[in-house]
Amino acid sequence: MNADDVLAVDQGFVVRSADIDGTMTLWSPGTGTELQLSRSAHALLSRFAVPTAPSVALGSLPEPAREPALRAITSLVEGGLLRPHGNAPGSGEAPRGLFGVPMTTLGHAVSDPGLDMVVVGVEYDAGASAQSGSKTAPDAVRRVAASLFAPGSDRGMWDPALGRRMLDGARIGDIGNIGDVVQMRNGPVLDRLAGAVEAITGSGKLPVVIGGDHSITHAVVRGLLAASEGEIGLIHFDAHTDYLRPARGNWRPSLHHGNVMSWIAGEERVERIVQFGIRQRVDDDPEGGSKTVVWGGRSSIDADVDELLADLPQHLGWHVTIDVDVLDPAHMPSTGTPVPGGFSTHELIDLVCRLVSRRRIVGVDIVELIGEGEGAHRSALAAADVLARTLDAAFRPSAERQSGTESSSR
Ligand SMILES: [Mn+2]
Repeated sequence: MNADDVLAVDQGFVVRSADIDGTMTLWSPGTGTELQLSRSAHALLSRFAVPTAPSVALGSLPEPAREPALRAITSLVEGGLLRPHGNAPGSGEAPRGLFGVPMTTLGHAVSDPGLDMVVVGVEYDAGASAQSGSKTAPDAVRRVAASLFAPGSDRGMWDPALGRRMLDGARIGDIGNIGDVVQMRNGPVLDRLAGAVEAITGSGKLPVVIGGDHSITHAVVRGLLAASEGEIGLIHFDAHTDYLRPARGNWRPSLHHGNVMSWIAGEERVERIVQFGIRQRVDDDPEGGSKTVVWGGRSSIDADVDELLADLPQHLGWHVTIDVDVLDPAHMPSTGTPVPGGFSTHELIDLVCRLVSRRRIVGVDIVELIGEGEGAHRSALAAADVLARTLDAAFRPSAERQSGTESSSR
């Protein structure tokens, strides 16, 4: 191992037992490997929650501590808890990011003037209530999304309907996944995600986040707000309002994927949340609230686009959050809380493109895909296609994004 090789935390382990002194026994259901992890080794490991090189991760340590820490990292690599960035275990393939773009690191991505968009995966599903598994989504989407791009090129397939290539001219970097070997609900992973989004937005690039369960959108919004001073709105596609129980006080003990929008609505500089595709509400949903507009079921498909755009004030920067359960289970079987009667993939793409291409987009996330199990492959394909077309509609070269000018060509 070279101190400059980028490493990431392997997600294939579960905690078998934990002692009061912080020692944990980890077990990999995939390989049968069992490992002891001391408290200090875990602290060291968590420095790689955002993929990074040992030379960077240890940069803040005093000089005498670096050599032993580097030896400890080597043993974490040997134990399989750290692996080369971008390589799925045993894949043996060259690291590839979303759509086959090169893998990079957060530090390189934010300082690279050649990038317009930066992709972050979030291996986190501790905020899910019913079925876990969305932490496997980022790599599932990456695996299938390469087929949307012309082989060996950084440009999307030619779309006969658009009369041009998808994402033509967009320069995309992928920093891999944020995750921890031990999932802690509302813990450090969400803070690292907020920090990454803040850094990406602060460098004038569009953050593109692949969840994870929907609770991660709270961290994304925190990052967006930290990076700028203006007000934002959310364009929210979902079967559910995600307003379960009004949110009060501290989000740490309480945030989950079913109440994430009530926490986001509590942010002062979130001015508007416009929800599309909603098919289930609970009694304590706020009646729209002053900030929230609900387009139920298929109403937004039947509505005139100008009517929809009237709910999206033009002065706001808009974050697009797509819960894949907005799609009908026939199109999206692999999600935790499916609800019949949703949009087809085509209807969703059509609606997303009509709205997103007409507004200034400051962030995009897609959440709640379960990347493994029955129906996962075609679900991941649908999610990847929706994501690619959302980004295509949102794309402005970063120079334009920074100066705030509207693109005239799209
Ligand atoms: Mn949701």
